[in-house]
Amino acid sequence: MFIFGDPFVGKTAILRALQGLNIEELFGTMGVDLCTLTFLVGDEEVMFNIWDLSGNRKFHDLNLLFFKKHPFDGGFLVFDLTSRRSFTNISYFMELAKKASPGRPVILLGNKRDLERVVSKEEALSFAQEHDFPYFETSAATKENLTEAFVTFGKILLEKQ
Ligand SMILES: Nc1nc2c(ncn2[C@@H]2O[C@H](COP(=O)(O)OP(=O)(O)O)[C@@H](O)[C@H]2O)c(=O)[nH]1
Ligand SMILES: [Mg+2]
Repeated sequence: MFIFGDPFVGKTAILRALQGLNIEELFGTMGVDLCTLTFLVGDEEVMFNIWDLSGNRKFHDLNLLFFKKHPFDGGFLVFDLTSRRSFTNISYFMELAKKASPGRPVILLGNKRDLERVVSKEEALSFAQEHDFPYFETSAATKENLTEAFVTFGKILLEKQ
């Protein structure tokens, strides 16, 4: 699966928080990182290989190439609830993901829920519903909804099998 979205929205922090690592002193992902996490989905242990892609437009061609080479099971599109721009830019990442993994499940995450938001829950939910994405508001700082998002994604994958 992929985790994708603007730089600084907290993609790497989400993965690090779930590994019990600290989320400070992150310097941005250059290119691509791979991370493996296991969750209990129902009574099955599901292992996720998560490609943490750089949201930097500089890497647009690399990301496209990468998407073409890897048959993704879908993934997370992440924006930052404190950044209007990161929410607007979700459309760009959505198009990329659609092209790369047509018909695959996507979950929308509004991250940094612990901070003061500028994107309302209503507008994020309305966008998510329009595109048929489940939506979670998360925080890498408090770990709110992180496990829930992965377990929901796992359930969708298992249902599809
Ligand atoms: N308060 C708060 N800070 C966060 C959260 N998620 C990420 N950050 C901070 O936001 C910055 C960017 O995070 P990072 O994971 O590198 O973003 P990425 O470019 O999407 O991988 C870092 O300084 C993180 O510590 C969150 O949920 N809450
Ligand atoms: Mg990163």
